[in-house]
Amino acid sequence: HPEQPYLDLMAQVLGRGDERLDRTGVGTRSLFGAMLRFDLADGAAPILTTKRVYWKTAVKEMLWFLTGGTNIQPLLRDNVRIWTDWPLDAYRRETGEEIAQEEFERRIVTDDDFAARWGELGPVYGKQWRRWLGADGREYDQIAELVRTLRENPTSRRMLFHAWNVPELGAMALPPCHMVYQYHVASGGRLNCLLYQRSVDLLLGAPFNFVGAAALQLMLAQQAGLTPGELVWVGGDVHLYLNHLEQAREQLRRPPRTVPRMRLTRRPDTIDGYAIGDFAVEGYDPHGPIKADVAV
Ligand code: UFP
Repeated sequence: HPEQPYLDLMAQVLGRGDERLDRTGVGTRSLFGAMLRFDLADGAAPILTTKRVYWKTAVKEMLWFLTGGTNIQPLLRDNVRIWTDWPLDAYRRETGEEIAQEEFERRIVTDDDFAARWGELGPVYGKQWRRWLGADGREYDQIAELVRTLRENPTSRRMLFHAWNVPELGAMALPPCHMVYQYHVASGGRLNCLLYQRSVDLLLGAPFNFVGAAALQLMLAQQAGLTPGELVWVGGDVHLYLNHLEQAREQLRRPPRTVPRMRLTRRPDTIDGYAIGDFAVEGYDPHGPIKADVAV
């Protein structure tokens, strides 16, 4: 089953991960260096079946990255709450106000000035992907350049985009985790992707990152007249938080189910034309969700 290597990796981290303290203070078990391969041919989607993955949230996040945005307001308007923790933390720290998450989110959604002041994440993914600021003062659109190269020069070995903008790291709410995406066009016009993720919350983060990368691969393939090939995922520090161990054990007891399919229902004119309604997932019959707290 294509999900088995993920489960094996989880078992390895659980069984022989190096136990240590981490930035969040929660502590992790950690292994360094891992690779997973998902074949996306015929619409096969890397959406885990051993727990329910909210794939629409991951796709919406990817679409938000593509807009070049770095404010959580459009995400919250789309009911995506995965980025709230960082601005909320900053707000509580700087104002000393014990605001509830729901109230904070409501103010971001309804008050544009409040959103502009408190909803910014700094120059995170979207900024770097679409508007990397060069030393020459120009903004570089790495995604547009990638689409152009996929179409015009598909044997290129330089088809990649990168979010690890060293001078801007300090201004980001979170330095990029999924930081380099490289592409490769195989004979027959199959588009392969290699994603390098430096830091991996294996229980909560990775399942989302697989879906986001696959959604992007579908869009890029469609825009370049290619078909999706393999998604090769490489993880650096692959970890389970110590408050996720029981959830990981529970997930490992569950046998994987039929692989779901993901496809695009429409072909927009450009990479900027996609919306969540253009993604259809079929045959997704997962085990129940597994609840766990995000380490901030
Ligand atoms: N993390 C992911 N995937 C993501 C993302 C974050 O797994 O897409 F944005 C996790 C990895 C790590 C934490 O547990 O968030 C980031 O912390 P650090 O910057 O210290 O690696």
